[in-house]
Formats: sequence, C-alpha cells, structure tokens
Amino acid sequence: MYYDRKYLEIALDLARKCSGFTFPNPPVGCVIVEYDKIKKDHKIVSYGQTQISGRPHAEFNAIKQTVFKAKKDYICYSSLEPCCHKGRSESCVSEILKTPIKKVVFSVIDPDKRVNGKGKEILKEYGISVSNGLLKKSAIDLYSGYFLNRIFGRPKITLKIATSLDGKIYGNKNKWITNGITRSFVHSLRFENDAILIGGNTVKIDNPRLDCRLKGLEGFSPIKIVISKSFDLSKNLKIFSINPKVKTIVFTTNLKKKKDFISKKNIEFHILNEREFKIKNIIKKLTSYGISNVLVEGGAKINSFFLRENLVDDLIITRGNFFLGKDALDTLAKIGPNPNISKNNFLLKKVWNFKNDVIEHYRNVKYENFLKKMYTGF
Ligand code: AOF
Ligand code: ZN
Repeated sequence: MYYDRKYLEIALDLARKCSGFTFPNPPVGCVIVEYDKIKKDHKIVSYGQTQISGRPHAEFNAIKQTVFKAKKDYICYSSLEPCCHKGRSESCVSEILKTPIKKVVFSVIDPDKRVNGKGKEILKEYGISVSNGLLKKSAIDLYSGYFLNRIFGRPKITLKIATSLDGKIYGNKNKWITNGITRSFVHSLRFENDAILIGGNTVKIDNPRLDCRLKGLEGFSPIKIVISKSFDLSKNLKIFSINPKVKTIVFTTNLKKKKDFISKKNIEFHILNEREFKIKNIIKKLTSYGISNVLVEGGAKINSFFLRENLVDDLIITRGNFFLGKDALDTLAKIGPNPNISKNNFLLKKVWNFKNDVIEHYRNVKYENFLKKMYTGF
C-alpha cells in the first residue's frame, strides 16, 4: 500500500507536468513497476505521459518502453482509469492485456462515457487485479475542468481581472496595469487553459493578441473565443491575424459579417438568434470542442455577464501598485436591469505577490462544494 501511494504519486506528477500540452485529451501519467516476488524487490522500469494533442496515451508510451522479462511481475500505475475505447489507435486496456502486467492501480475513474468504469471492469474480467481511489483528491484537483466537461457539459471557468490599487481598469487604452512578472504569470494561465474568452468591445478597444507568449510555448496558445452580438470588428485586428494556427470561435447574432472573414480558415462562426445569445448557451457549446478549462479575460461587460450568471469557478485578481483615479472604469459594467451578482460567494484561497503587485485567488463556494462532492465519489 505504501509503495502504491509512492508510485501513483509519481504518475500524478507526470500527469501534472504534461498539463497544458495534451488538449483535447486530459493529461495522464503512467509508471510501470517491475516486481521480483522472491526478492520482494520493486523498481520503476518505464514511464509515459499523454503526448501533444492527446495521443499516444500515457499507458501506451510506458508499455512501449518496457522490456518485459519472464519471471518478473509488473504493475501499471496510472493517474486516470485506462481507456477501453478504440480511438485514434488501440485502447490502453487492450495494450495492457497484451503484456504480463498483473496489477493496475489508478487514481480516478474516467468519466468519459466511452470509459466510465468499463476499463476497470474489462481488466478485472481478464484476471488483472485492479484498485482505484488512492490520491483521489489530487487527481480531482488536476482533472476538475475535464470532469465538469464530461459530467456537466460545461468547462471550468477562471475569470482574471487586472486592476489598479483603487480596483479600476483602463477604459480606452491598452496600457499595462501590472508588472512583467505578473504578466508572465497570466501567460502561464493562458498556457494551462484550453481557451481564452473575450468580449467584442475589448477586442475593438485593446486590440489584444490573446496568445501565450512564454518563449517556447507559443504553439500551445489557447483557442480564442470572441463574444459579440454586433461583431462590428475588422478582420485586421491582431486577434484574427496573429498566430493563424490557433482556432478562433466567434459567437454573434450578426450573420452578414461572416462573409468578410471567409478567407480566414482558422475562424469559426456560431450565429445565434437573440433568444439563444446567452452566456450559459455559449459556454455549453464550448464543451463540444473538448474545451475543459476557459480563461475569461473579458472586459467589464463580459466580467459582469459571467458573475451575473454565477458562472465563475476561480477568480484571479492581479493588482498593480498605482491608482488609476476617477477617469478609469470599474471592473464591472451595467448590463441590464437586474445585474444580481450578490449570489456569487467567493472564498479567498491564496494571496501572493510579484514585486509590488498582489495576486489574489478566490474560489466560488459552489465550485468548492462540487470539488468536495467529487472527493467522496469516483
Ligand atoms: C488513457 N490514457 O493518456 C489519456 C486518456 O481521442 P482519443 O481516442 O485519444 O481518446 C480520448 C479519451 O481518452 C479522453 O476523452 C479520455 O477518456 C481518455 N484519455 N486515457 O487511457 C491517456 N489521455
Ligand atoms: Zn488510453
């Protein structure tokens, strides 16, 4: 049992290390341990991680690198239940069954409909000893967005707001409020998240790139999501022209505008009618792209829409060390007659600083309770 914990912890560490690289698949880590029954000796003989873009899977990679010896036993440790569906290649369960592995230890059941306990059952049917549930809390923290996507059909939402000391944002110019280190931290958030969401107004005023500019990780920039009813935006704005390999998804009611962007192959339009144009509908749609983690860097209006619907799971405030004064904007905007954001109830999880900037991480009580429920399931 002690060794199970130790090896599974290593599998989870491997999974955390490939987080951000594996979209649309969850990051999984796997360790193969060789066991000598007579000497009661065991050691790691190989390991694997989910690869870029999600395939090959972690177990496949670990198995491929293992030289299985007669007279030895083998145990497979995986952060997530091994899959049993034939996807872009064989399932991990069938790969395991081709080897002399006798025992499989994984942390949590994979809630994907194609797996969801079936991987475990098949392994058991073939006489493999299987156990799960160890280090569940760490695994659920790692896979929370993925679980929300697969179980509730919505991604995990992180709202990031950069404010001045007096809690204000710039209204009409794209100037830095926070320092370079804080901005690098925000770029690491962009890397970790599958998608980044912004409102049309902010696209127009700030003309942001919205990509990840940590050196070497530019290719892992998040999918860009633009929400704009009127969508009176030029196709020459940076968000539509820089880094064309990264997909941009537009939600709008403006059907006519779509044809201006016909040459832009990386931009997908969702034309909604007035009734459909609701934040809740929009984020539900994102799950069909496999998006599990969304970073909202939205502007005052978008911030207000998300908070009005109580949709923010994690809130990150990055606060610079100067005042913007009365000419600056509030972090929230007026968005109709009933902007009831009082139902949002946040817990302060962590506060830290980068030089003179202060970073605050809050968590929605609703989301905290969801995690607690998860810790007792799976
Ligand atoms: C594993 N090991 O490393 C990962 C798994 O699109 P496919 O065919 O690659 O399948 C994606 C699904 O595979 C994903 O939704 C999840 O159920 C599982 N992810 N499973 O055994 C891995 N990344
Ligand atoms: Zn697999």
